[in-house]
Amino acid sequence: MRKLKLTYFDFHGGRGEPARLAMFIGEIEFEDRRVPFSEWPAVKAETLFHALPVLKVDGKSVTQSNAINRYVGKLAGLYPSDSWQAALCDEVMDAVEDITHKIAATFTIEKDDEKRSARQALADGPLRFYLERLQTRLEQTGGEYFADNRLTVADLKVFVWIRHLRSGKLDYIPVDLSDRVAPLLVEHFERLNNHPKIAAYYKNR
Ligand SMILES: N[C@@H](CCC(=O)N[C@@H](CS)C(=O)NCC(=O)O)C(=O)O
Repeated sequence: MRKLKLTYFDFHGGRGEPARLAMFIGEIEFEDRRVPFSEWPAVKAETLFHALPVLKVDGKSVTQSNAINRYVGKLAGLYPSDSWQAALCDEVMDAVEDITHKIAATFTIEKDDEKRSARQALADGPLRFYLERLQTRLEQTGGEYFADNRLTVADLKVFVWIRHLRSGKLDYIPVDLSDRVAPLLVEHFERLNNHPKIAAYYKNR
């Protein structure tokens, strides 16, 4: 049996969370290494691209969250085998990655007034745009799942993103932005949140 170890930061979200969820749902045993931010500088030096997540499989490592999502998605039965459905699944994960980069760029803004205007511009521009377009894609794929008419890692990636947007943890991003702009994505979020395995995952966390 493969020995899996996922290294990511110690919080319930971000780029490492969809893989954690996928492995939990698929009952794939893995070591969940959570790096405290205080230890990040030392850990960073060991990583290929100076970033997390990193997945180790039998001692060999692979980086890039969506590559990891695809790999664990296949192990967990949460990645399409049909090439077209797999492309739809990848499209959505890469779109979330694109908007995540834009959000991440505002984390390092130190001055509060600059952060406020950057975040407001983000909310009115790219965030609204990605919410609308992902909602359109979800409508086109039947309204319930992003690919393969079933739960895949694409759904988990969007779920984690919407969870973050609605958490109130992003200063100056209205918590109800996704509810106003993309109600179908919020319905999708609620459906996943009530998925027995996902509900069980967060119950004691
Ligand atoms: N494209 C990479 C981006 C990885 C990335 O930027 N990870 C962030 C955390 S979500 C990170 O390690 N940040 C710490 C740093 O840049 O020092 C992926 O999808 O995994």
